Amino acid sequence: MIKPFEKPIYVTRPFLPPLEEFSRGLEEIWGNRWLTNNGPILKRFTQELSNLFDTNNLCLFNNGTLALQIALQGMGISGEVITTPYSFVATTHALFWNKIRPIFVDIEPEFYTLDPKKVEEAITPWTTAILAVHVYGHPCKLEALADIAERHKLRLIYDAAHAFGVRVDHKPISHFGDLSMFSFHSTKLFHSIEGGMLIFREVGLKGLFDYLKNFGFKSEVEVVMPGTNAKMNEMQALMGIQVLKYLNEMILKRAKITNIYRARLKEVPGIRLVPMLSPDIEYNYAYMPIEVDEKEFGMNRDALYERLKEWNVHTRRYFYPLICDYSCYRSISINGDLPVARRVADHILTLPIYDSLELFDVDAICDIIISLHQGKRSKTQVTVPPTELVKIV
Ligand code: T4K
Repeated sequence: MIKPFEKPIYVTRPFLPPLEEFSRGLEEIWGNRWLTNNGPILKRFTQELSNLFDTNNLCLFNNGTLALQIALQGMGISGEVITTPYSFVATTHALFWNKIRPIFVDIEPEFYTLDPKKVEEAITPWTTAILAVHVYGHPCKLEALADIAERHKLRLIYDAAHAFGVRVDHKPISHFGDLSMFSFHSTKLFHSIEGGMLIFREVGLKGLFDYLKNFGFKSEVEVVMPGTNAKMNEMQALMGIQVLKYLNEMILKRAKITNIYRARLKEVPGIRLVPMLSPDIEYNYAYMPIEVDEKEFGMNRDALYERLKEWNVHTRRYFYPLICDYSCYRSISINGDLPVARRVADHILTLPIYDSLELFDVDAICDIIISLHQGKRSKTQVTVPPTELVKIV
């Protein structure tokens, strides 16, 4: 019997620790009767992350978006910030909430990160910072951006939402730039249900961020700035501590999944894979992006996205549309035509990747993609999955 996957295969699924482990943690929370506001589990989680990232200049938040907003506010960023249109919309929202004008410039075609040449061309007297994204966990051009920032006296801020666990030259990715923001959302490789983290160079920012995420309270009777509420709670911290124990295992499994996709799809006409990262980068395998070329593959990205749904495979078009093409940002300044970002956004598809995805299911997804290509090339409409490809889950 020919059948698509019985259960949906999503682009990602969150890792969940064994329920008994989480229950034991909940018992501790019940015992403490401390649910939020800098509780003991949050302090423990902060310490574990400080050890992992080898820094005390670290602050936790209830999500990555508020973390980034607070970072910009605390650092006093204003005027114009040069950033990428090729990201999740929250990157630009964080600027908007700080009344900063985003200046979108183009990305590089290989790893989809900001093109340093375009960044330099877009600098004006109002530019105060660069906000670059390690998109999919691919490190930006770190040296080139640092050099530009230094020469033009700009702050260099990284949206490292996708880059937890990435290391460059044996150093955590947060070692680079003035500040990095990590997202711990459930759809991320590492998560705390929701959550965010800032790691920064300037020691003095820690106190400021702590005020800003807690209404600006310095003491019970003193509010020193108009802060917001962006605190991580004890349940989030507990999940974070428990997921952290499995980080290496999760990365290893994702590496295996990536290897299968790469091996099976590399010779499929019209499928472009991201080139191999340089050996000094320890990657986290956060996403599995491919580009689809209509002429060679036989159907365009959107058709493949729809056809895969028929097989119960739910891919995503991260990141389409470009941020500058959302109605709320259309009137905002773009530097140049963004030809690379536009091409990538129109061709990109991110395939399912998560620790609990079975390797034989990854093979089956590849089989389906290959059969869809072959069906189109031979002008045979593939309307039902061929028998030999079926892997029922
Ligand atoms: N900067 C960048 C570069 C980012 O990518 C993000 C977030 C941020 C900043 C902001 O960080 P946070 O404030 O979120 O911490 C998701 C996430 O909500 C978002 O965190 C993430 N980037 C973005 C790339 O993806 P959606 O709307 O695509 O997620 P959703 O709900 O459609 O989930 C995708 C799939 O995951 C579902 O089809 C099924 C699966 N899923 C999802 C959830 C939430 C589960 O199986 N279980 C779950 O609990 O935005």
